[in-house]
Amino acid sequence: MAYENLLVDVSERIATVTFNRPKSLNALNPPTVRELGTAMEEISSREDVGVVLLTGSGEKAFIAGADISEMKAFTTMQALDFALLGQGVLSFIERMPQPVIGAINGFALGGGCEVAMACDLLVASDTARFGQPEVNLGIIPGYGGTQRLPRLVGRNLAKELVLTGEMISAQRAYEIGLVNKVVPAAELMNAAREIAKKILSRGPVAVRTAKMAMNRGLDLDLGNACALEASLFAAGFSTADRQEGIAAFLEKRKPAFTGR
Ligand code: DAK
Repeated sequence: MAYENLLVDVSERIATVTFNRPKSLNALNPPTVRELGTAMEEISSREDVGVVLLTGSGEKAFIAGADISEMKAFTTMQALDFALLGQGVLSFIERMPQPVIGAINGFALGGGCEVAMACDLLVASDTARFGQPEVNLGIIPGYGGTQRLPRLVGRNLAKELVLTGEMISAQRAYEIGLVNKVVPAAELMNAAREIAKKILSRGPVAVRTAKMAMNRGLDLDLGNACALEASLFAAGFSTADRQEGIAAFLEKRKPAFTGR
């Protein structure tokens, strides 16, 4: 399917979704968020895709936030619709079966930082900058920034970012645990693909259920989260992947997983 504001490419079981509005630094307007939802839904049901990469076109930005020129005319109800639309898409990213890796190639601000935080892992170019600058515009984050950021980096660092609206470097984002890895800009996509390939070589059912256990478990108290883990752990014992993975280890060979 062709999109107006996204590029989607699938090769070697990796889907790459690129935000493609370079003139506005890939800012998010409602059509782009809707397209993201449609693209992710379509990808989620593809058996030939095991990992998704999200990145931005151009060298400057992943996503420079919500499209400020379009937000200008929002009514309260349109703002609510935009919030619910985006929050639904970001929850879907967290719940879709395939791991999603953000390859952050530049500014990830406001809604862009929020999209990044919904990914399972982040690799950033050394030129990337992160921030929640909404307070500069007299608004607050609307795509889960006030909730996911404290869960990721802790309450006080999150408050510093959200209340001052200041940007941080990729290196600082790494130091506070917001991103997994920082690489030179020219190596970004290869570094993200390397991680994707590593994940693709592991048991597909295990990867899928481990993502589910961690993302869903974070919304639960520890007792219920561990019960969820125990159920998914037990379910793993009914899979062909479990038989193959254990047999391959004992026979000292590489496993040939089927995702069954
Ligand atoms: N929206 C629209 N256009 C943008 C944009 C944005 N967010 N960011 C940049 N652009 C456009 C610029 O206007 C400029 O366009 P032209 O003048 O060339 O036509 C072009 O991109 C290049 O930008 P600059 O000339 O400014 O480039 P610089 O390198 O000088 O600066 C910058 C780059 C990223 C530091 C700067 O552009 C900047 O500060 N951009 C705005 C960052 C920002 O404040 N983003 C919005 C955060 S608020 C909601 C849900 C979520 C949200 C809101 C509501 N609801 C539920 C209702 C999310 C809100 C946000 O994301």
